[in-house]
Amino acid sequence: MTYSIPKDFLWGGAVAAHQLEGAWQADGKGPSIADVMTAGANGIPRQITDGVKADKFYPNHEAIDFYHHYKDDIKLFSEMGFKSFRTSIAWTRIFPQGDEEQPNEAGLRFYDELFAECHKYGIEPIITLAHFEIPYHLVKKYGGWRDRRVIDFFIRFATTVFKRYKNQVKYWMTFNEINNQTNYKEQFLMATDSGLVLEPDDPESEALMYQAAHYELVASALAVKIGHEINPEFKIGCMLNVSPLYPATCKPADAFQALKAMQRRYWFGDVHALGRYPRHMEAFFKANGLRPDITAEDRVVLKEGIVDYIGFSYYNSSTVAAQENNPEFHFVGSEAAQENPYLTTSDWGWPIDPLGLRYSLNWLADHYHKPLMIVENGLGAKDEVTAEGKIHDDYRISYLKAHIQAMKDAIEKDGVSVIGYTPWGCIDLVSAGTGQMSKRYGFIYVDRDDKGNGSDKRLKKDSFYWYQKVIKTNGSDLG
Ligand code: P53
Repeated sequence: MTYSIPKDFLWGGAVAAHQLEGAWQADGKGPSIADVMTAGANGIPRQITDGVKADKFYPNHEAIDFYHHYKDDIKLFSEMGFKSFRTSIAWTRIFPQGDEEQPNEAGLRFYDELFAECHKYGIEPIITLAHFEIPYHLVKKYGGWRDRRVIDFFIRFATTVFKRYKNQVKYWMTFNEINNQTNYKEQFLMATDSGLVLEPDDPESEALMYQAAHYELVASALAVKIGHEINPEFKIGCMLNVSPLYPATCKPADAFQALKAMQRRYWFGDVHALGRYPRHMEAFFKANGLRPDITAEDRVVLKEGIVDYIGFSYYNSSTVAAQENNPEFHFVGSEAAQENPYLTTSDWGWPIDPLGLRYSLNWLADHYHKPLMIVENGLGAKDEVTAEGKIHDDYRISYLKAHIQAMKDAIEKDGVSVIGYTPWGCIDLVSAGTGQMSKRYGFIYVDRDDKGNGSDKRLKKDSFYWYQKVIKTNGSDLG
């Protein structure tokens, strides 16, 4: 047992298929939920249209055209020294509608080539199966994950790619930020997580969310089990968005609200990592007349499909106060949210809290006793290109530096086991929340704007050289 960053630590970067690949109809790809989402802006939510409308702009259709640039982009990642690259497989490249019997060979071939390109530079692919994407046909015909049959379609997809990439991919994750849908008043999150396209005030949304989440958790556990049968060397993890909930004051009711909010948001981790629902959720279902279809057989599957590691994203902490009108703690997020006067925020209003990352690492280690991988972290910010074509993104460097330091503290001082760090959007891409290009996370700048105009030229930011040094020194020189 060492209390330092391991030698084989998976330094790298993270992206998701729909946010960078583009080529939304290339080589037989079908439309996914991401292909019917318009662009929003800071504070203006994206819209989900009923099919693709000719007069609307859908930023994911072209994204940054990684589909045709991946060789050059991976070369740039290798120049930074990446040991890993987290991306997702677009389900609709493999099963364009979602419910067909046979996969699309051209889609499979794209990922053969992408993974081969990674291995050429010694970069380990880390693959999310469902990153905010479900075939649009499954949304229309089955209502997304509310329908148990979607488990079978997902398992067919997972089995196909596990077999095909058996020797190319070792690290997998099942569902991206599966717990984000607990904020079921946000239509965008419900649609992307579960393919539930609902009105924000739909009285059924809470019950539907718990049902869809359960089917996803069963699908995840089955995938873990099947994956291990296909290749016992596979490491298959879950993926949670972790934003620890702090009490707004030391008033006991605020502290208790924060505790309850943690339970409502992170029980997914118990199911994934402990193979069972926590008692507080069973009690919550009972007390509130929620009766999700959870069979005895499902409970066996959950036990048999415990994840190997916990992947999580960390951007910020959250702060909550007691809500008098919510005695049973139906926590959905925004209405209990408070400003934290001790923290500054990003241009998009996300609090900046490096200590919250150390807190999250400790919390996850205490609850689940599994290796942890930080599969997203970063600062979405506006960048300016100088006349010389430089991007001086010192704000991004200082955010990442403070967070890597917090991770080091967790490893060295708290004894937490962390196996990798893949900051989000290592190359600029389409924001999931807003659909903007101008909310940039990358070490590599991409010349494309919020309307889809630009040359797609790639430029190295100052953070590119900074991160190169961090990786080269295995995190000892944070500059
Ligand atoms: P954007 C909400 C809260 C936390 C993480 O987000 C989230 C979201 C969705 O907006 O998403 C994750 O692009 C997600 C990525 C996403 C990234 O965080 O809204 O896994 O797909 O791009 C950053 O700034």
